[in-house]
Amino acid sequence: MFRFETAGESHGECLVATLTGLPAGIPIALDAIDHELWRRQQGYGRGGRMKIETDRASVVSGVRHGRTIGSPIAIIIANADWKNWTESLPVEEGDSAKHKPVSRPRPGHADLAGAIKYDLPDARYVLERASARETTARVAVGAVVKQFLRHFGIEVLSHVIAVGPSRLDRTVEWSELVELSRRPEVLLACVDAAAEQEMKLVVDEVYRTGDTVGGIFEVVAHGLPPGLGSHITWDSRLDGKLAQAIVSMQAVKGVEVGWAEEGSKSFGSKVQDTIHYDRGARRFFRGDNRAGGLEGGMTNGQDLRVRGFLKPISTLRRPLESVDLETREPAKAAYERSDVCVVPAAGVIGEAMVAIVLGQAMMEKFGGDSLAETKRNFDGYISQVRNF
Ligand code: EPS
Repeated sequence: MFRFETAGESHGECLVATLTGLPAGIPIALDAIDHELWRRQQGYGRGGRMKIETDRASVVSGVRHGRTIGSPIAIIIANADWKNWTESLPVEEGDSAKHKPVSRPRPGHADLAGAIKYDLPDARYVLERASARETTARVAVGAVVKQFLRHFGIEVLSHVIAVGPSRLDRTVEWSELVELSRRPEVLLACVDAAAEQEMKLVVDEVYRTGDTVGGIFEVVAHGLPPGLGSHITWDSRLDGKLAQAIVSMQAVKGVEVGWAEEGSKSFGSKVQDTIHYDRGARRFFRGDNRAGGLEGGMTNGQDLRVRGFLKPISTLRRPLESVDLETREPAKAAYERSDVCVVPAAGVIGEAMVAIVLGQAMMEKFGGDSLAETKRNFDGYISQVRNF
């Protein structure tokens, strides 16, 4: 039942999202959706497009009088840039002389594979949909799901761990992420000011050299109950669903749950999180959280920690070698205005994707057509867990 979908092209009229399967009765603050959209637009290294857009969500169905009503939620986000593209990307036939073909595919982008697959003469339509502009719709949906999760004490935030070779090498506490999320200005979304300045130098360098840079973001979900997801089948394991959600993001080439890379280089005795019991509080706790909050594909009640590895954006001011689709002659790849670093924005998109996966897992486990019903089911399970 719980599903979401997006539509829309980078320079088309708008982006569209639908979200189906949330219960009725969830209070929805529209400014909270717009705040997430604002967060996605921030970060040192963004390009000219972010100066054109001020993303705002227009909720056109599924929310009335400030609450969800159980029907599909539809959200539209207008592209301010559309006014500059009405003649080059018309819905009708239009004047072909006004089209803006992209005939020199960018290495690393969807351009070439997409043009071949869809049998298109150039990559224009491919990049229109492949563009990370689409993630605006994901973030709007994630912002709605976050408001649902909050009723169960679940919060999702992110931060930047690395920009290119510059990396923060320590565990970051939840309280630091809360503080970071309240900063009025987003530079590189790193909790450590000195590390953030180093990351900024890396971005300055790629600005200078006409290059781009990737990095690593971490999404943390706090306040989770144990038992979301399941070990019983390959496709009910939550780590698999999270991995798909994160790798589906533009420019993400890898995902890590907890200490994946470190763990692979270490030994069992150093990697597993020991189990302890607090008799006073009548609860189990762990010696550490290297598992990233997931064991056997289930949440274990610890913070969920998922990392996304971003390659550098493929649109380079100093373009790489490519081939002209028309002449088949060697040519420099196409260049259109672009970002040079998007790691903080990717963190915000990662939050949305994690929130959506968690929202789906919550609805799968607890069901309910009204928030009150879902809460009753949730509270019953939580008291079962307490009495285990
Ligand atoms: C983006 C909007 C796009 C790009 C970027 C993400 O706008 P434009 O193509 O008009 O500059 O800035 O997309 C890409 C990096 C890409 O390769 O397509 C956004 O809203 O995040």
